Amino acid sequence: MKPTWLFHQPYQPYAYALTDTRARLVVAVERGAATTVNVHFGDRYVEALPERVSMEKSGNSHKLDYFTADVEVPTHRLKYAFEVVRELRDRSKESIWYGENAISLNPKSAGVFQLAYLANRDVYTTPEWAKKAVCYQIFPERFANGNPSLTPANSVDWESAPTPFAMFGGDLQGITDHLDYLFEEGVTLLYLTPIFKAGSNHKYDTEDYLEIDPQFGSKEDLHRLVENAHQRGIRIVLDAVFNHSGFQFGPFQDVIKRGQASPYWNWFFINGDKVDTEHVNYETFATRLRYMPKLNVANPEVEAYLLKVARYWIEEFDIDGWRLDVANEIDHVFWKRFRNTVKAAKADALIVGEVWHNSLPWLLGDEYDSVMNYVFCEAVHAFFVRRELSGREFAERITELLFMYPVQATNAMFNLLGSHDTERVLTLAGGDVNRVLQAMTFQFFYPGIPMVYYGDEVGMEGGADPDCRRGMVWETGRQNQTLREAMKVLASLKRSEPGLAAGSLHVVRADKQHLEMVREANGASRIHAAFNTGHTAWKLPELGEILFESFKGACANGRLKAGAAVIWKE
Ligand code: ARE
Repeated sequence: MKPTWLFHQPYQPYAYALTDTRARLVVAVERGAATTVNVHFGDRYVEALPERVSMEKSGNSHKLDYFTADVEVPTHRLKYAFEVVRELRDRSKESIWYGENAISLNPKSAGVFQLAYLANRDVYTTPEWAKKAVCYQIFPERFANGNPSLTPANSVDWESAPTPFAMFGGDLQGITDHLDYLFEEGVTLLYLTPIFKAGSNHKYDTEDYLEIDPQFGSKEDLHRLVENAHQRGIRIVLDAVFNHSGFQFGPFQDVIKRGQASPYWNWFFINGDKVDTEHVNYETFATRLRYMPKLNVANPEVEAYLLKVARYWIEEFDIDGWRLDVANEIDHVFWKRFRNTVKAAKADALIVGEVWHNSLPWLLGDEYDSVMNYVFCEAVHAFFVRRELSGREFAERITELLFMYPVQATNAMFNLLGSHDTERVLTLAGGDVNRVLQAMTFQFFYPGIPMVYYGDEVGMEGGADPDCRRGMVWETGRQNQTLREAMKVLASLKRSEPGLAAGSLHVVRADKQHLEMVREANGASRIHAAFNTGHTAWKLPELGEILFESFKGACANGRLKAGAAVIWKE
């Protein structure tokens, strides 16, 4: 629990290395309580605190102001204390010192905090390319059918309403065939839900981790897809379903057949002396899902097997990373080994966990680079889509999110508006395209990787799973071209504007129905975004060069129209 008026801890996300000679320090102060905050610091073996920098007020939540500073530490050994300057009733100023021992008027009694040594190997590095990446999520069974000879005999018409078991016939060739489309949309990263051999349409019930599902194609098809994607500067991340296997997974079948005599008996968690598939006497994904037995990753054989799988698809197929299914139900020891394995195979591979909540324990530098940012998704929906929050409340939620993780993770986060597990954003918005355009503008403006769920860019609708998994709409006449165009422009800004790639983010103004934010990076132009969720036009400051309007004529006569969003460069 954060105390109400002053808070710091000498570890993430309040203190951490950016390089082996540079650290980021954050301190939270009760809102409005400090006029300035200075951080005094130096080498931990030097008597005094010789250096001082004034910290930047980087944002606020409802109760807290966040102050930030990056400090240089040539000797790698840092000690520091905060000097919080308060204005008293008589307008005089008072310095309060905050260190490890106390909050005190006396710097000696306050003591210091320490980052004892900024070791190179401990510095959290996420792939540099992630900062500018634009991700597109594909559910392969529903994206495109590029090879009808693979289509299952019982498959349904492409336009059918999805059911839990229906097959539509999408495959890897279908994705390869549409790489030019994706390139045009500005996509630089594809995330494919599982493609390995499995019985269901979603393939989260793996039968063989080392084979491509025959409905989707062959290893040759995957090679072709990766090669063609790479030629267009598009990377590919695959789904690692390591929490559980499928019912048909060889080792599980062996355990069913041979019971405790099976060499795989300890690969699973079975209560009893034989598998009872009717009563499901074994741990599974969720509750008693017969066809998804949970894997015992702490068993060294299972661990070795899964790490081999992780390596195999990188080394043999040159994939660019992994999205980790049910990532928060697998132990941290496994994920640390997983990171070492993956990064040894490809140093700039991306590791994205599926965690729906605060994910700090996995984002400290030794496990994931990123997570599927459902916390972001929820806040964006609440403000832009459901219109439940005021601009001020949203700004506070976003500020909390910015200070939730080390910046390296924030810059690599999968920021989504929906996925194969949620209702589609346009459906949640009751079909109101302008709300989706505002949400999308924010999605591309916020640091990290905007992740677009296939078809959202053409205005597809869909309720909860399985309805959110309809066949991709390819006829241009049935596509929403406004959304498509918007994504193209936003994606190209993400690539071309350094401020949008790596800049810090600040709230400029926020009130009930309005919001203005700015992103700035060293040596780059400041980029602003403004949003009007109200019913009347909103007067804006001098706009500079307009880079994007959520609809034509959104800005007129120095005002931003109701329901509009705009991005401009100072
Ligand atoms: C099927 C049915 C569903 C039904 C479900 C459970 O289609 O209608 O509700 O079974 O009986 C895959 C398939 C799903 C399938 C499921 C089970 O894609 O279609 O659902 O297997 O057979 C939690 C987990 C999170 C998980 C979501 C779905 O924490 O890891 O639930 N997401 C991944 C994948 C899924 C995949 C699986 C896991 C299993 O992305 O696609 O499902 O491999 C809160 C909670 C979250 C919770 C979230 C959503 O916010 O905090 O923990 O996520 O809601 O429920």
